[in-house]
Amino acid sequence: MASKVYKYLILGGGNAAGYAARALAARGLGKSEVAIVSKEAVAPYERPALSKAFLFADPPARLPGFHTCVGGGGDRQGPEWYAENGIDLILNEEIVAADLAAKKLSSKVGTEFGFDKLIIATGCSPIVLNKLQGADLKGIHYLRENADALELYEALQAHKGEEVLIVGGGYIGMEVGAAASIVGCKPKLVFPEEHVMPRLFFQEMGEKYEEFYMEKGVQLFNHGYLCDAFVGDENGNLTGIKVCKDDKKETLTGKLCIVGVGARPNVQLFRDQVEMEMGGIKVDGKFESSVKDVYAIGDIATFPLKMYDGKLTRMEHVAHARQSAAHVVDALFNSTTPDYDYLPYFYSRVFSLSWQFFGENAGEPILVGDMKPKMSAFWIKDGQVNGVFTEAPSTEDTEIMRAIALKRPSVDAAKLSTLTDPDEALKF
Ligand code: FAD
Ligand code: NAD
Ligand code: ISD
Repeated sequence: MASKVYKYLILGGGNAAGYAARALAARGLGKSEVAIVSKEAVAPYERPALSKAFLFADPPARLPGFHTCVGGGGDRQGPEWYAENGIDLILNEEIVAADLAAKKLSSKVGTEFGFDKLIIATGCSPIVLNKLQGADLKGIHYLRENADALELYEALQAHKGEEVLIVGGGYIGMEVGAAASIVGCKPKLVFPEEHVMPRLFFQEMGEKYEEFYMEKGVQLFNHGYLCDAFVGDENGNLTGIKVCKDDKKETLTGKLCIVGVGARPNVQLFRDQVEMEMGGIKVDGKFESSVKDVYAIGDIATFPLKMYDGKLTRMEHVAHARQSAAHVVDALFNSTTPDYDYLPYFYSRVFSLSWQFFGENAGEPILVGDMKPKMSAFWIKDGQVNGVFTEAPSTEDTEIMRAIALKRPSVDAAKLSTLTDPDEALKF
């Protein structure tokens, strides 16, 4: 018998959990009808801050400044907000076993939690290079949670003026690489692909960002460079990484290394109990899983993209964490809630740069303009604009891009590719 049975139990205390709590509180639930159980020590917060103002701003962003839901324009929900709203915020509590049929979760310290409805929001964990030689050396960092970011901040401060190794050329690699440079370290970015942000950018785009990084003094080791091993001294401290490219091997020196080679959904507890797809928990347009009364939101949800004919996807991005949280609560309280209709949206901020993307990056890519100060990119599929990107977008540009990605208008690709002004191109 579970020690406490909640009407709505949210597992995980990250971005999606904070927004789900907000939506549940807006329904005016009674005391202790809702709980969040999180292994983190702090109330839900806006995770994107950790690789940005947290690392380089002066003074750096710190909790309670960025608790949810400030990133989405809502109230800042510190621990007192949960108490005032009758929500049990159970922190430092890792769930290690789940029995969905018995509606029961068990924590590492032996506490049991029951539920009528379970909202799983366990997010992702970084992929760890633990098979590489030297993986246990001191000085190797991964970034996911507030506690990791605090350690990383201190490490960057301690290594100012020194070479810092960054493995991965995606979101973490680019954002932490920029932060490291801003605080006065000398970053070396190591990744195998042809260009940065290979998940989204095409070659010509990536090269513009690479030029900018190199102007800032960031060294790039890409086009086939793979991290082979970590090397250290007799005290167990990192002194560098071994990299190989083709048959050539070399050692890049550095006492601090940040690894950002992707993330994996935290769904291990539910294997063999619920239908999975694309590494996540498969849900319908209302975020209900194959098990009744069990819902999944945020990074771990594999959901149908209505605007792309129900194509299944998983989104590791904050806009979806926020919107899926609001949507699941809406659907729980309102049987006429329509299916989730998400427009894919990604963004990042590095150095003085800031970009946004809407839609799908499939199709023929066209780049308009130069990075300085602005550029736009379009992906054309079957004569229609399928995805649109702008570096340095204005508020108006954001709305234009959103409308383009939603409507997917027909376009003359040959004509678009002759344009040089991104403003003109966005209004084609
Ligand atoms: P999370 O926010 O990761 O929350 C999951 C929570 O579940 C955590 O509190 C975790 O500790 C807890 N948990 C997991 N397992 C258990 C367990 N067994 N028991 C108890 N608790 C558990 N996206 C953007 O769109 N833009 C950005 O600029 C951006 N920047 C980012 C920067 C960083 C450093 C990181 C790591 C991610 C960033 N993202 C960004 C991605 C975005 O933060 C995620 O998509 C979002 O946080 C997902 O929300 P979530 O609630 O699904 O997962
Ligand atoms: P990512 O998928 O964006 O990038 C991973 C990078 O690592 C890729 O460039 C890949 O080629 C490289 N890589 C893979 N294996 C490698 C290896 N052995 N050696 C060197 N490079 C290797 O993942 P991430 O940057 O680690 O981000 C982790 C999570 O955080 C993701 O969910 C991401 O969406 C999220 N995040 C998002 C933002 C944002 O949206 N602005 C910012 C930070 C983090
Ligand atoms: O979406 C975001 C983002 O990029 C951040 O830095 O949320 C955070 C907050 O804006 C921090 O307050």
